[in-house]
Amino acid sequence: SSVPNKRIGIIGCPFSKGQQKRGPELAPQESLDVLDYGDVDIAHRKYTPSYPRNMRNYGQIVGTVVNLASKVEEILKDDRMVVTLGGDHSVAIGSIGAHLMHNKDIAVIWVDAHADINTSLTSVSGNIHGMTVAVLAKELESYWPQLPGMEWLKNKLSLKDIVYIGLRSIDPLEKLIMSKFNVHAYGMEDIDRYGIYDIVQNALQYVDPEKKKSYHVSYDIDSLDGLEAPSTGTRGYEEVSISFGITSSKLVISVRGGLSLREGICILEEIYDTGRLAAVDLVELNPAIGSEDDVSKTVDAAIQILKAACGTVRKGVLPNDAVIPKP
Ligand code: B3U
Ligand code: MN
Ligand code: MN
Repeated sequence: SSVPNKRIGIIGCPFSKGQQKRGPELAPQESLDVLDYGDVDIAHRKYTPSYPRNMRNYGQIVGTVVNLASKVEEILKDDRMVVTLGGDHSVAIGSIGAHLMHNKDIAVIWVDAHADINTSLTSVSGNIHGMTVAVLAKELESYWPQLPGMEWLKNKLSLKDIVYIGLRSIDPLEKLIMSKFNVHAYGMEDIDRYGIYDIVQNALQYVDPEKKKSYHVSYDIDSLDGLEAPSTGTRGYEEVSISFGITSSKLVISVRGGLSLREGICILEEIYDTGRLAAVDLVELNPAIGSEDDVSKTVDAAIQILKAACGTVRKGVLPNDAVIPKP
């Protein structure tokens, strides 16, 4: 099989306020060559005169993902694996869009508590980070009004080339879209049932049966359990009705029970092992949320995941072909 890329380019896309550590802590092996490409310019000006409805901050986001896309393309042309540090998940419009321009034959592994597949017509929040997959999807093109400033996205992503891992909070209309287009998705329940290792192998077999695609992992830190990664905006929310005697009210609660850090690491280890991991997004880490402890815990979790993406191994001394005797 192919040799994993030991050359890495990091790009920051700090959509929301805040700083993130990055750099030397990502060099797990001496043979690793990590180059920091700096931060993308965030577009503050209005990008288009006419905004589509129900898409918050559209102008700013379009301007920024265009800037990010050209940086990502540059890194791919330099033959480096791209690490994009968000920022919220809308940055993946730029990174995946650029990956698709560089190579039409990609497979996306979307690790997230959410499906991020709302269109502007189905989204309740109007938040574009919940629409990223839909913006990129070829099959959903006719479901959007004109998206000004997105014309550069010529090679769209087929929904056959994406697989989700870790879902635990999908909106009803997102579910409808997913079942209509037969989108392959593994939720937390599947992971409990089959175990993360088998799920990842299954996912890779599904999206890339011929073992030739260029992998793009879009990793939303909210896929991790809130105990592992507390500093993130939306850890998966659910509306519940509670009643006290004659009064009842609706309450929005955070959905517990996300991936363990070990499960998150395992996903990247297995994909790294294919030798075809070309790009990773690490998004939705929000240092403005939680205590100092929460932030360092979350940053550390992100670093562990990125290290796995760069080839750090946790193996013991067991040879790969070892047969473990069963009692
Ligand atoms: N599906 C909801 C919630 C959401 C999506 N992504 C995050 N939250 N982080 C929405 O707003 O589209
Ligand atoms: Mn997301
Ligand atoms: Mn999410």
